[in-house]
Amino acid sequence: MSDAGPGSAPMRVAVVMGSDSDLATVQPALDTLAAFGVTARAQVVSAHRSPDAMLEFGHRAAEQGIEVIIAAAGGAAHLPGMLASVTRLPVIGIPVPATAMAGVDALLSIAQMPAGVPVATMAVGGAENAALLAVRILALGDADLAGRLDAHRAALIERARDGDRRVGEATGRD
Ligand code: RP5
Repeated sequence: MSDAGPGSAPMRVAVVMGSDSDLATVQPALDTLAAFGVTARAQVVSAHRSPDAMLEFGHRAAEQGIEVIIAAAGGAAHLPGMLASVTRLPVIGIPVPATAMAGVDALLSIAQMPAGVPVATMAVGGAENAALLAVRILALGDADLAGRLDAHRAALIERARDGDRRVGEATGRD
């Protein structure tokens, strides 16, 4: 888990989750942010178990220098929407498959925000894309990060080409 400690660069992304049971789902977001060299901090704030702490975190996030919030929750997942209601920062929601509904409950809870309070909703368990979207937002004002995103996209193109070559060989094409 990454954290901006004393003397280190300020934390740019906050990765919050409703329960420590969400960590396995969230971990790819932390790994991806670390791979891009983006400072991040993970913490648990629950909209229904610790609502005061959740609201305090949301109210203070911008003044602490946080630029993007990633919020993961399962079940009746109101954490991302509640945070978005008390901050101007972009909030990216990750629906966690935590119940018998396999994340569809969280997906709908996070995606179906009424007009006025947006939450960018990822696929169920879409932690890697949550981090990549956060990096894209940060890259708008960070040429170094933009260069790393371009390299990442180039690697994806190369991976697809490799896959096409393998399919060509396996099927006797060409
Ligand atoms: C949500 O309830 C959390 O985000 C988690 O996905 C789900 C279950 O939490 P635990 O009962 O495992 O703590 O608030």
